[in-house]
Amino acid sequence: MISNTMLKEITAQINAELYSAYLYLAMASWFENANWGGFAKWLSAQAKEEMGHALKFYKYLNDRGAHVTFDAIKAPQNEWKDPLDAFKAVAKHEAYITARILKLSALATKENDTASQIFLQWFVTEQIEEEKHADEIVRMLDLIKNSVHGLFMLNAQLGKREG
Ligand code: OFO
Repeated sequence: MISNTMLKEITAQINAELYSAYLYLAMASWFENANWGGFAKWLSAQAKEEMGHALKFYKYLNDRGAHVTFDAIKAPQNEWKDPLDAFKAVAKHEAYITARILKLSALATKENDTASQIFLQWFVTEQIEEEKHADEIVRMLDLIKNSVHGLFMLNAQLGKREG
């Protein structure tokens, strides 16, 4: 059985992952509406991935014998200034998620919860990728500035993402 402290904090993480999915879906919708289908595809694939993260935490708590209960998910932002503004928000959000995962990991260590320590390792590694991908897109958008040609190329590239 998992401790009440770990249960409370991992449940809060499920909420954060669901919020991530909600935020990225709101971004996908904003890009879709502006006719940038490639950016939208990348973001909706990312939203699906976040749902997967939430379910992974949910299954873990179930496996540890906990009854998971849910809180409201806050409303995401729905408009951004431009693509760079949107992806800077992705990068900032991923850095926030990384900080949360590291805090959870430190808590598991403090609680002598080896199972949670091992479980959380996957997320620690995953966050390296998540931050890397978001930062790469921010850097590309920073280079492109407002070049429509550059935006079309990046839109085509991001549209290749599966999912
Ligand atoms: Fe984007 O990694 Fe989960 O939240």
